[in-house]
Amino acid sequence: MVTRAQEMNRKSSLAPELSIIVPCYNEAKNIPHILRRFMPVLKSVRVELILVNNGSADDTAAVLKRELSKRQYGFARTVLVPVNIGYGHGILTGLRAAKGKVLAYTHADLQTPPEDVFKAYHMYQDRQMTKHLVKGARKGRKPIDAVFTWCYGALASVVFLSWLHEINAQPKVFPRELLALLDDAPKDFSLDLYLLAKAKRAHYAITEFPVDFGARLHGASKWAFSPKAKLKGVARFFGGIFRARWMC
Ligand SMILES: Nc1nc2c(ncn2[C@@H]2O[C@H](COP(=O)(O)OP(=O)(O)OP(=O)(O)O)[C@@H](O)[C@H]2O)c(=O)[nH]1
Ligand SMILES: [Mg+2]
Repeated sequence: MVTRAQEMNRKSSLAPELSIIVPCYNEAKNIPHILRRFMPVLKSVRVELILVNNGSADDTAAVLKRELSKRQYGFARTVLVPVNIGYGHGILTGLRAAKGKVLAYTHADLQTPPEDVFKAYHMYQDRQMTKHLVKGARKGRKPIDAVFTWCYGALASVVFLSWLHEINAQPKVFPRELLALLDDAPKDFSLDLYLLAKAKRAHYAITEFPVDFGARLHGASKWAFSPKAKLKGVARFFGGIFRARWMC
């Protein structure tokens, strides 16, 4: 059933209050769940949901076409990146297409639930600050992953001379103005780090809140799909710290 808030989102010609970007890379099976899970949490917020097809090679395009033709998903649209050149590029493409005053992004694997984006948005609104970024901090992860994350944050903090923590945790919510600082942002996984570092340098307040981090709903991790790939990915992550510092 389509509620009043959802109907309002569908019909409204006003700019959305909040744009939520979900970069999708071969996430065909997760897309129907993303839409279904976002729908009931729209509540009274005027939202647009942008599902970025980030150069997927699976059925993502067909699934998006089918699902987005459904009337109840009028709050969502898609943006296509024809050829995949990285996670960061997908997010930036979605952010640049967004019309909201406040921008957010989260992952397509639903490891952090849609409700968290709204929780973060309300925290953002409550503090009524123009320079404010709200982000998740993952709980309940495997010890080895938590140790990796801690080391990544510690090295990034030393390199950037600023306390950076749970860098890749989602969701992230921030004002549109921050996008202007991302013109030269990296196109790979270091976008999360670059965004945080830029926000800190511009004296943004950072609010962190704990998020449950469950298992991916469908499919495999897009970077750590085998032990060898995970090792390579970890090396890329650490190398990305120095590249991001150079670009910042
Ligand atoms: N690796 C990768 N992911 C992308 C890209 N574009 C969008 N994504 C999305 O970004 C998210 C990355 O999530 P995962 O691959 O699960 O990685 P993660 O959540 O950081 O880490 P684990 O799930 O803990 O392995 C997924 O929702 C992907 O669909 C891309 O170009 N590369
Ligand atoms: Mg994941």
